[in-house]
This record gives sequence, structure tokens and C-alpha cells, in this order.
Amino acid sequence: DRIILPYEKRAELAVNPVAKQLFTIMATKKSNLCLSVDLTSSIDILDLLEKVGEHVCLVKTHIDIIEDFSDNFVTQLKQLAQRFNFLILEDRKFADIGHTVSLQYSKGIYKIGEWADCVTSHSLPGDGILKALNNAMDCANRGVFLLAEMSSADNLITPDYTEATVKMAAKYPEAIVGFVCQNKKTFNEPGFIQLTPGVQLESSKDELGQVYNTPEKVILENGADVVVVGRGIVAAKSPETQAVIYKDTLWKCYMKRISG
Ligand code: 5FU
Repeated sequence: DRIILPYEKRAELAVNPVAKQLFTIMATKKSNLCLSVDLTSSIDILDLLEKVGEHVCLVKTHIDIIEDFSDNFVTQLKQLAQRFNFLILEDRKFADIGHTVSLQYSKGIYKIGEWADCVTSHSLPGDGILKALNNAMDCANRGVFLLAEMSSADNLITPDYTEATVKMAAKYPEAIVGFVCQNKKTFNEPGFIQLTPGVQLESSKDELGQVYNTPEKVILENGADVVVVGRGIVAAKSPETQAVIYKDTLWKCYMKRISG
């Protein structure tokens, strides 16, 4: 059962090097917290990461919401990642034909492939999307989280779609870091990472369909390995204080889980 294995063991079982690295960072920093930095100013993002970088294993970006994007922003983001030992996930949710996705991954203003350790992708278009990413990426230091489920209410993903997504990943194991999903039954492979968004300290919802579960629920019942928190930290009065609270709470849940 993957969920009772410690991250150190799972690092040994991971095929993709980014998955290995992320498991190792979690074990070293004692943090399974992924911060979703959904802010639109590059200064605000960099300031926030100065304060909370030491508490997170992964920083998730939506690079296309930043209003003053520049190559310098990416340079500074990478420096923070080095200094605080976290990885960067660009939550691009690729969803087009392979050819277009390979251009979206490497070209344009953002050149995502040059700086993001990993990216998210939908499986909807079929396995050409993975073939494209696999060709465009150097799998020695890049990887993909496939969307197998979403957190939002009434999303159109069915159990069959989820199952087919996991099967698709098995065709490109060297490119796959893990799955964005909500349930522990979604996959068994211990070398893959379960990334779960839609988490706050209290169960709740937002006005636009987001559904929040608690750390206890997502880690102990639903099998989350890395937990994505956005507004729970970013919109708090003191993001730093809140990041420590999330980090400690999430880590306690993980420790409880592996101790059986
Ligand atoms: F794939 C998914 C998903 O199913 N739900 C999500 O919420 C991704 N997300 C992202 O996680 C979403 O785009 C936000 O960037 C983040 C959650 O932010 P929140 O502020 O914690 O709701």
C-alpha cells in the first residue's frame, strides 16, 4: 500500500528524477506543503517566497496571471528555489493536441520548459499530449503531473476517465511525477506522487465551485502526498505564520499515516 510507505522509500521507487527529488526534499525539509502562489505581481510573489520558502517542498505557479512577467522574475524565482530547496510546478494544465502543446511548453513569452521542474497536463486529448511533452522535456530533470481528478464541484471527470488517465501514464513512466487527484484509490504505484489541491484547515467552498477538505481528510483518508494550499496561506493576515501552521499540521497527518 503506497500510502503507508515513507517518502524516503518511495524516492527509491520513483522512476522520474523530479519525483525522486520531490520525495527527498519532503523528507529532508519535513514538509509536504505545496504553496500555490496565485498572485498577479512578481514582487508580491518573490516577497511571499522570501518569507515562506523554507516551509514548502513545492511552489505552484500560474505564470500567465502575472501582470509584470519578465525573464528576471524567473531568474529570481529559480534563485529562491535553490536557496530554500523547493521545486517549481507550473500549473499550466495543457489540454491541446501534441503539436500545439510542445510549442506551448517550449516557446512564447514564458518558455515554461526552461524553468519549471514540472508541469500539469490534462489527459483529455489522448496520449499524444504525453508523447509531445516527453519529446519536449529532458526527463532527467523535468516531469509531468497528470490531472486524474479535480477538486471543483460538478466537474465532468468520470471514474472511467480517471482510470484511463492512470493507464495512459503507464505508457510514459519516465515522464510522470504523479497525479493531481483527490482519492487514494486512483493509483497504486508508490513511485508516483499524489498532489491534492482544494485544502484548507476547515472544510468549505468558495463562490466559484472550489471545494475544500481538511488536511486530516486529504492525507489520512484520501491519500494525498503533497498538499496544495493557495488562499489558505496567501490570503491570510500573516502568510508566514499560516504557512508554518499548515506545514506542521500536514506533516503530523503524514507521520500518523505512515505509523499505521
Ligand atoms: F487541478 C486542480 C484542481 O483540481 N483544483 C485546484 O484548485 C488545480 N487547482 C489549483 O490549485 C487552482 O488552479 C489553484 O491554483 C490552486 C488552489 O488554490 P486555493 O486558493 O487553495 O483554492
